[in-house]
Amino acid sequence: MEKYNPSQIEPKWRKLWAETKLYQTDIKAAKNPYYNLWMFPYPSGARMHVGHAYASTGADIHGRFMRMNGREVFQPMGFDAFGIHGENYAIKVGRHPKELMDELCDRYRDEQFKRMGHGYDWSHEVRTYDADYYKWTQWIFLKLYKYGLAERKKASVNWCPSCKTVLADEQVLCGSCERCEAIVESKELKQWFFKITKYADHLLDNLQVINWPQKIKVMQINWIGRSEGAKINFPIFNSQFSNKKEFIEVFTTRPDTLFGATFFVLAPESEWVDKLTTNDRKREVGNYVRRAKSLTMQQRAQQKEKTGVFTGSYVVNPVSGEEIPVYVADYVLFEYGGGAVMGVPAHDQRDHEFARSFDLPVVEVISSDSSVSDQISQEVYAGEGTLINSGQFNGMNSVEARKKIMTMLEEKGCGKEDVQYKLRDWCISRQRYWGAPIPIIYCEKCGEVSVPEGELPVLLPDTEDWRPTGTEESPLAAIEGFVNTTCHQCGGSAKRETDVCDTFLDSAWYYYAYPAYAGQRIIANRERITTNKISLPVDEMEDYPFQPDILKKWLPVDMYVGGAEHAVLHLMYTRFLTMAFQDLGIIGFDEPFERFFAHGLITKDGAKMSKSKGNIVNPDEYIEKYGADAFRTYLMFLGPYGAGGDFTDSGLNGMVRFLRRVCEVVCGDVKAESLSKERLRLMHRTVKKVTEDVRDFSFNTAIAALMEWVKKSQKSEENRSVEDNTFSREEAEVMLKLLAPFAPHITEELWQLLNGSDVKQFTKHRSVHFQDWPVYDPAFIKAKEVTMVVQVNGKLRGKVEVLSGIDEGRAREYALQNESVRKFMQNKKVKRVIYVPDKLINFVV
Ligand code: ANZ
Ligand code: ZN
Repeated sequence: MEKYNPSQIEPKWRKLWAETKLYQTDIKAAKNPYYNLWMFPYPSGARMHVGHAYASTGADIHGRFMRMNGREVFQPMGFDAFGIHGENYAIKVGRHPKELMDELCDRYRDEQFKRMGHGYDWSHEVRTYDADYYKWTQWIFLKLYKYGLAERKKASVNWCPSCKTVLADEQVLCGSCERCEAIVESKELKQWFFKITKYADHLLDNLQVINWPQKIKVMQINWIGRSEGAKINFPIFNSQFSNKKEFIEVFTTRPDTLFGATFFVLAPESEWVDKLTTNDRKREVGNYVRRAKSLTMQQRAQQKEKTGVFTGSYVVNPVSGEEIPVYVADYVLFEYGGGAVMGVPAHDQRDHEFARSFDLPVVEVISSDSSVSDQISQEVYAGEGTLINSGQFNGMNSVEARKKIMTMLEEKGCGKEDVQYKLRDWCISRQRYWGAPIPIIYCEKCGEVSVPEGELPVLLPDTEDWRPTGTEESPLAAIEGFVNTTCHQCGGSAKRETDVCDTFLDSAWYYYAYPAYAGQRIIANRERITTNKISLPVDEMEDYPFQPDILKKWLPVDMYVGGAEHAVLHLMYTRFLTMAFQDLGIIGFDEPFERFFAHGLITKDGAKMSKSKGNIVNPDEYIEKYGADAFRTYLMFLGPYGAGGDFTDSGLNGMVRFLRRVCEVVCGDVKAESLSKERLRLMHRTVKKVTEDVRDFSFNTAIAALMEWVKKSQKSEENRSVEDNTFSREEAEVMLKLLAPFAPHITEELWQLLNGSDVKQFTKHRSVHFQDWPVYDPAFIKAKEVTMVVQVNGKLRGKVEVLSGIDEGRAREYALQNESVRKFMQNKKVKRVIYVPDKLINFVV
């Protein structure tokens, strides 16, 4: 090859790959399927971003590696283009979201992703805003609704004043909106919820069987927040209640500290507050509650001092019999464990702070068993120990006491074991335009009625007034033609639900759609804004996403690659839906992704990329200037794929030089038939290293090993003839295969040159990307060097250093490399060879 010229080579190969459908997978015929999935992107800017390039390249390398390892890889792509992120961008640029998303998805795909030289199969592309896609999103809603897993209820929900919609708990980060960072308020609204809480234990238990990064599992465990403990009843001691046996329940993880409960606290929102506040305290309590309700959870949590107010009432500690005062305080959360706590100031930090502010008694009931002195400096001992000040339980270990106290409470009928979860139900309704309408109607006579499956999709009406209204209603509420409908049950007049589904519902099931979808049909439908309804029985429909034979072959997904930031959002929702699908009989497994790999993030000159800093890396420019191969390889060389790395402009030149050098060594006069043992060893070691590294997503070290190989073979120039400076055919083939996943274009070009192939006859089988991944010979890896004696007709003629364990063929080659041996062998015919491994070779001539 004359010169490394990516701008010529790359488009040529992409065109040929497309023409030969190189990366299209035969879903039905595949025998050894491997579903390699990358988290589909959402277009939220004019062009794709280097983060997309980075993430999609790593996933592509994995897919190519698996393909060369004999798997039939399905690697689809699509866009998560329905929902708030796209709509926010549409608002910003003043375009209708439909028109904008069509344009952006096309651009991302055709001008950007495709130029990366990826091996994604675009023939199964899905876009979540296509009516043919969201009819199934709606169908899923209906399924869950029928099964009692979707429910409309009044609840205090997170309201983002800037996005003008509710958010799920998972979409609130430290009190701020996950998208726009505005401080989230809380509002009492009627909303649709999916009952993910029913799956709390299932979600937890299965974490033990899936091959996911530990950090993601820990995030999910914490988010689900399972706490084992007890519910304990505290009888109300108050003249008002004296003849009724009323009590309040609290949740505690430490029933063993019950004797130390010296006060009682209610959340400001608790219905008990009103009942328990004595007349003389009404004003003060009223003021406190009003103030507390005006604060966000974030603001409440940030207060330095614990605040609160006495209600005037008392409850009775069920074991000590003591009357303890009831307070209202905003450190108690209404939505957890019943919204009340028993205050144990000696052993709970928050209770301790509260007791200090209000001068309440502190009774120590657990004594630390260890005499470590640093515990003295701690005011609150939260560990296990021996019970004191606890009546008949004194002297007992706290773990044992926990059980004993529980048994006693249960016998007396004033307590029971209990488990609480931090996980809340998933709020899925949004008061926005750009989403799948929730397929429910409200009838004057029949009440809440679900839209029949055959009527799906409930099409999102086209309108110019699609911007958020700022009220608690979606813009759809203003479209009369949409809102007014007839009841499917009684034929009377009815109104449609006007909220749309959370975008996280769209993205919670797309991996089921990919294999079932045949892209051409979808694209045709997209053109005419499809109105095709579900008319056949669903499971006979061509695009029914849950066809049993396809599920059986392709799902669960073998490998999922994506960002760790989705740990408790997308990655929890997908698991939940999959479990629900199994319970609904739609599928036969309960985890969507067997393996998950979390890639890192790219920074620019050490800083997070952002528009305001003006340090955004635009992939197009780099591809234009250096070619996709160099860009891909450079991105993967930045650091461990799981950790991310820092992008610097200067690094790309080095990568171009490396690829150019590969061209030189591979395209030299590849004559050397017998390789020296050092070179063989280097090759096998490189194969081992690259194989293991690519398998483990350690792409940067794999690239480093390839560079090292090239460098070393060039260095040895002085000691050998000129021909030796280039790779032998064997080395060249191995190099191209190992490099193919990283730099797919140049390796394809060189592979064809090496094989003298005619481009016109290019087929899958001739592509380097469909070759078998090289295997290394373990003998070269572990081998130590030994001295082999070379004899000719039983006489010592030389000694050579060889690797231990080599076979006779190699041993002969090495022996014949020795000058003096060659002299004695000249013009002689070898009759017989006697080979004693690691010791001797004797040529009988
Ligand atoms: C008495 C006690 C003594 C507690 C002690 C802890 C230590 P997790 O692990 O988060 O489940 N609690 C219960 N409901 C609460 C609410 N609505 N708002 C704020 N705090 C609440 O913690 C459970 C513990 O948090 C419970 O156990 C309770 O305090 C408190 F030495 O009860 B504990
Ligand atoms: Zn009706």
